Amino acid sequence: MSDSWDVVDLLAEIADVGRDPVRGGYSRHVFEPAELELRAWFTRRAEQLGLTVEPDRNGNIWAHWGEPGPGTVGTGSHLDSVPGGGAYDGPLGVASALSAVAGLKADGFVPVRPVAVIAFAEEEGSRFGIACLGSKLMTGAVDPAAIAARADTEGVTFAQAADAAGVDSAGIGRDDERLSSLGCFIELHVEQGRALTDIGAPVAVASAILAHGRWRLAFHGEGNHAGATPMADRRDPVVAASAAILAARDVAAAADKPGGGVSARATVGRIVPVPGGTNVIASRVDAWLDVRGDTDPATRALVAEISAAMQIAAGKEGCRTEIIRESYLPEVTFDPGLRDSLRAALAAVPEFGEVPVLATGAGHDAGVLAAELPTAMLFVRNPTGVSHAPAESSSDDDCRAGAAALATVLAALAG
Ligand code: HGY
Ligand code: MN
Ligand code: MN
Ligand code: MN
Repeated sequence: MSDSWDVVDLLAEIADVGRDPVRGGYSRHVFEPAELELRAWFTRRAEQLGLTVEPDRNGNIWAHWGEPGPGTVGTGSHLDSVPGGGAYDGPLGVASALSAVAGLKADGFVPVRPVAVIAFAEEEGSRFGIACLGSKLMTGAVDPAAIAARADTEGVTFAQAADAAGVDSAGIGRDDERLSSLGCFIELHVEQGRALTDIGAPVAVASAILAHGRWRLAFHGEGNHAGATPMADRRDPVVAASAAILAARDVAAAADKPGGGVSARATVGRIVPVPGGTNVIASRVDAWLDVRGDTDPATRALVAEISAAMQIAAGKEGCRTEIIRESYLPEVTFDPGLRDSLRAALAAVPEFGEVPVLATGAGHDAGVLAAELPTAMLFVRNPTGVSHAPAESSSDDDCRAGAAALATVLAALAG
């Protein structure tokens, strides 16, 4: 096992874990082999660093520096990915936390407050469909019984997958003990956007996260034969879904004005015709809608307008539409005091100076924890801004700058 704590070397160690030969990029989904391998890597490296590693009741992993106790300074992110995701979304935050702790230890820094490096489970929601599932279970934002029974596309429930991974599914749920132990939480994350590239700075702190939610859609039509059914006699739910998705795009595109400070985003990234035969007119189409907006009221209004437009568009194809909310988080405003203390600590380091403050359209575990305790985020420059895709990147120098910024911040908070 390498003894390098350079964040670039740490990421290189896991660069071949969970590569997706079909989609490109990485597919590392909770409790599946690739993600289990990353959990083992994280545990090995944290123990090598002298941290005490223990999984919590919800499948998140905590690596403690110092006796766990009140006022713990938490940091970390997630190890799982979207299907065909990039190498940085999640692992950069976990690797940077290990690198920052290693650097502080090497400098002889002794924390006054305990520090915990945390790897959260199922942040992307790629397997069980709810984002930030590990942190939402910990805060009680989701119902444990419903989550335990929730199945993936293979029909494996969260409970079965968790139990097979050694996490006792009977124990999932709000974790008051761990929540009360955290004095604050800082998540470092690759920027998902290109603001830092445009500004010309390596790191930023976060101000807010857009409100965002997921809705499950079902378009009901009439299954039939592709060759024997005249075009005029069809109620094709694939055509209905296509019209509805275009309608959703049109509503959001009309409202989304990044230059004018308005964010209104609608995405359908997953569509499943049922039964899915080439020579079959589908009877149903299942799809998943992701909508994001600046504020809770604006997003609710946006979703209402999108839903109406989708129902009308699908209705014109003779198909009925179901829209069921799967998850939703109002916008998050990060703790201004903590945000400003991060900026003050970084301002004292010539390499950083006055770091920019950015809002983000991406959700994060820090956004879930913000409801319970002071949280903050550090963003690391992503040259193209592309994320949730194999092209996601961050330069070695910027990764190292991010880890150094995190070490500076942890020293200020835990010192
Ligand atoms: O979907 C998101 O914004 C996050 O990457 N889970
Ligand atoms: Mn992500
Ligand atoms: Mn992420
Ligand atoms: Mn036939």
